[in-house]
Amino acid sequence: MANESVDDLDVLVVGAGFSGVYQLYRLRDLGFTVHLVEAGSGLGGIWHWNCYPGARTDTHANIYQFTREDLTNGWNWSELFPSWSEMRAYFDYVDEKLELSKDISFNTRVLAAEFDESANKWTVSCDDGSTIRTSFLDINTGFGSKPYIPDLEGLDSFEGRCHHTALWPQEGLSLAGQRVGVIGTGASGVQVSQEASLDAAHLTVFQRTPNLALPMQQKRLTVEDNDAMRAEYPEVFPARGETFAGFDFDFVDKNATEVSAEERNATYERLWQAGGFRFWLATFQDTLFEDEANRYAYDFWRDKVRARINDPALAEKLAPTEPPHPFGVKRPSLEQWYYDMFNNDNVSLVDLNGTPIERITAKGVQTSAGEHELDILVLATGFDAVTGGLTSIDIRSTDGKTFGEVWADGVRTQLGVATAGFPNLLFGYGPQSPCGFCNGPTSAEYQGELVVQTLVHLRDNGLARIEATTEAEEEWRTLIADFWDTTLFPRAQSWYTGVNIPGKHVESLNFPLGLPTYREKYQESADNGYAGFVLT
Ligand code: N01
Repeated sequence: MANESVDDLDVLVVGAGFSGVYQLYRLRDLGFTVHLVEAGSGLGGIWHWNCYPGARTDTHANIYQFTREDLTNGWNWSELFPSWSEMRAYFDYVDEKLELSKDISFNTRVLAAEFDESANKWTVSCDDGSTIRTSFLDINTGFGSKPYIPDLEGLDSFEGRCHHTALWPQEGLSLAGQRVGVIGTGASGVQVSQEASLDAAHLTVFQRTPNLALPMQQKRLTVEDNDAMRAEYPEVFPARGETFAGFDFDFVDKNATEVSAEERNATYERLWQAGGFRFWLATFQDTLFEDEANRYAYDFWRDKVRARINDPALAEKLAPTEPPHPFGVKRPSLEQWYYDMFNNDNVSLVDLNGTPIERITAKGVQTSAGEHELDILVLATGFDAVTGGLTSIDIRSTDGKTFGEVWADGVRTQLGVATAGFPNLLFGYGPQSPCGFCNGPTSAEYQGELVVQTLVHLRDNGLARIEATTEAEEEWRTLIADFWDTTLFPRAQSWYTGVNIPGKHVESLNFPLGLPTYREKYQESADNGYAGFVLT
């Protein structure tokens, strides 16, 4: 469709990650005229862009996929936590099975969109010069499509290779034999650092806040393992919609403060050995709410991690005696040999709190303690998360304002799918939805299906327009803010609140009451004729 102008779409989907792909095949199957536009050259969303060494899922494979039987029957996973390249192969497989590419314009970025009130249609402009007219705009740009590069003095002067993890060269870049520096210790920093530690001449990790990372407990999977997983899908898949974060496990119905020390530690040990996010999301229900409960979890984590680090001074930096913030309220990463690698001679840690970065030089990173010479500088510095995908497109409200302008003093949405002033525009895996607190593929299907059913309702009732009301937005916002304040989340500085981006309004960007409550609220609105929206 490149450079052609299209006039008659029912729905234009933006973004070919899990959410966008779900929208495409569901809407197409339901008879909508639908097309998808994707900035990258392939499917996969974050798995297209994040191809840095070591990138892999931190959700176990059985629930990190589409649940259609025609897809699960023909695909075997090779690892419990698949790598980015396996995720890409999976998306190729999905493409082949569902014949998606014929309805996708790749290498095409949506630049702008304007709503024509007289026709109730969006006119969408793309960077290849094409324009698309569509009744509905269905944006699925994900939570991490706008990389954040901090304003580090001298960054342009660096003479080596410098890449943000989410803008990694598609042709690959080997870290072997190189002097590698990694700024940032979030999930991306942990993963790329682990990989670099294997064969870089030297790896320097620049840490501002230690990551309270959890053991992945990675496994290779055989065909028999896959068959065993498949046998459980009929139970596992529907169970995801009933858990807080869309996983196949959930918080236990007990408080850490109310059980014996033996029971508490035995539970922690079991979750630790089982691996993945269980120590975070299958633990005592008071962990993310009560200081005392949280501190039990932190102390267990700290002692486990410190036992793996030989140098006590280094151990204090990576797993401090006192928590840098409550456990689990800043996204923990999954790790395999992250802590052990600091025992190797080719790995060093720079604590940016003690010795901050002064500037980037031609040769490397200059901190207050000296210069670290590097061949490759990796910026694992995160994203303008959750809202960045929407605010970076020049979409105009009926008053001529952008999302950035409308949300300057805080995000406003009804049910995390629509904003007043932007009729016929629905977004998935976006602001004030479970998003960052929900397994991506689970959200793609559960929240995605609610969006699909909304579009079906409009079509079946001959309705041409849907728009959120400002009253409903205010209620949604208050629900989120009030709940947020009962948790320990506000006590960490993280992308969960937007505080990582200079000037961004600080608030809960995600819906923090869990997927089941989200589904209930959405259904309640639908059952009441889409209360909180004006349909015409
Ligand atoms: O980004 P982040 P990420 N000077 O924002 C540091 C998902 N994900 O790309 O913590 C020095 O978490 C910053 O320091 P601090 C996952 O949901 C999943 O790693 O602000 N440092 C922090 O350490 C994840 O949560 C996978 O003190 C600076 C880091 O950069 C989300 O994406 C893999 C700095 C940014 O961490 C984001 O993860 C990767 C500066 N000026 C990502 N500015 C999977 O495993 C920032 N930092 C599936």
